[in-house]
Amino acid sequence: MVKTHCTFLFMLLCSFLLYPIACMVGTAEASGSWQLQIPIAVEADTDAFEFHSADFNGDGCSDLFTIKKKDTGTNRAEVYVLDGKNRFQSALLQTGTALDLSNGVFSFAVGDYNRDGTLDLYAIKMKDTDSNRTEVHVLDGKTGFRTFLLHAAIPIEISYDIFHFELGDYNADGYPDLFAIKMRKTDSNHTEIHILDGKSNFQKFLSQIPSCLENSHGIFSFALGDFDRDGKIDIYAIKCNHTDSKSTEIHILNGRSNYRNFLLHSRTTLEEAHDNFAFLVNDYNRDGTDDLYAIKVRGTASHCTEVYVLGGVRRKAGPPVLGTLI
Ligand SMILES: [Ca+2]
Ligand SMILES: [Ca+2]
Ligand SMILES: [Ca+2]
Ligand SMILES: [Ca+2]
Repeated sequence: MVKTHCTFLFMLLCSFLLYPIACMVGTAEASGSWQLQIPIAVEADTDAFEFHSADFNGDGCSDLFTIKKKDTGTNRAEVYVLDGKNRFQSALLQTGTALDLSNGVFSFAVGDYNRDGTLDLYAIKMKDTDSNRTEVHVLDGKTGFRTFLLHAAIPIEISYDIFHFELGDYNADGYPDLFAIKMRKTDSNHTEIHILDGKSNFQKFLSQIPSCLENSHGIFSFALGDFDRDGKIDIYAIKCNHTDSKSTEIHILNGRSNYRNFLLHSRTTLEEAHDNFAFLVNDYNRDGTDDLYAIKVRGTASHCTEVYVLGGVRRKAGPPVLGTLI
């Protein structure tokens, strides 16, 4: 609790310190295709946080879920939700959870597991599990993440450093499915997309196929969206280093072809991200195009985490453009 209190003070302090910066950034927005570049009240230069984008309070604006998964004092995961309507400058929720972090390595996702209209927190245990497999634990949003809705071992081996996990409804049946993106150690030498059915509590595969992307571990970061708005979930592969353009690149795998071809290759004005940025996809400005969130977690001038949003730009025909085509 003491640690939570400290974090809260840090957030308060940041709000005061950052106010002038936020205003300055506001005027710079118009010059580029970045819709937003703003510090938020989350410490930088730590790997304690993980970020997700979802509409927490149902007002149509996507909010920022910040999950503290290390150094919480209580050894329990903590959740802060920053208000998208207020450019992530105020908290909608700040709470501890029932999830014990002391044994294992976790990745997180946000979705409505029990379809009661409240977002739940999925904790994917990738390592050090009793089952010796990857496990999915779901915390109930309705109880402020104090109770569990599911504990399940899934048919994927220990996944730490091999798989990247995202949540999305692949077969559009209303149950969020688990995208397990196998980045290395694949037979095909390509990144593989394994999708576990939410309706079967992640026991059955909906799809298991090699994609058109080469092995991606340590080079690409991933997010889900629907770039071309055809109702099929696309996979954003963000190339963070070893790029030809020497910038962070966006490569989008087409859901309609089961990730066997690309919808877009583009570069951005962002330097190679390495592990200084985390990436998310959502429609920040609600214009019907996917936007790319680049969250700067290291090396910021403000010493706080900073959120950059790159807007999708509509064209007369065809899908929108995100960044500059290559
Ligand atoms: Ca729920
Ligand atoms: Ca589904
Ligand atoms: Ca699509
Ligand atoms: Ca948009």
